[in-house]
Amino acid sequence: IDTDIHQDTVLDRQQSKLAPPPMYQVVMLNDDYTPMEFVVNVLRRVFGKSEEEAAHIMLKVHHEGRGVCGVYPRDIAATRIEMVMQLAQARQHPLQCIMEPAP
Ligand code: TYC
Repeated sequence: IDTDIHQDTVLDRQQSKLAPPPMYQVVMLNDDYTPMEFVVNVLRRVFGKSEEEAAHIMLKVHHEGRGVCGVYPRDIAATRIEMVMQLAQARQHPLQCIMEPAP
């Protein structure tokens, strides 16, 4: 019985809400064409950033090539990337976002 209780605890830690989900960072990539103001608006609308935070992230991407927009469980990260892609494609901007496992 002790072994069963122990095994339940192991399974709970591995599989239930006791265990935090794997996290993924959404990374925005620079390009030469997407307007800076559009990127700032996307960061505000999709990632809930303030004007100041959004401008800071946009400039980091512009100067360094990439920047983290946020860190989320996999499905939430994927949905936000789809939202970015939809907004960008609607205006014919080549803006790209990727997700990668959070370090
Ligand atoms: N480099 C773009 C410009 O000069 C601005 C830009 C910033 C584009 C961030 C994409 O993820 C990006 N208009």
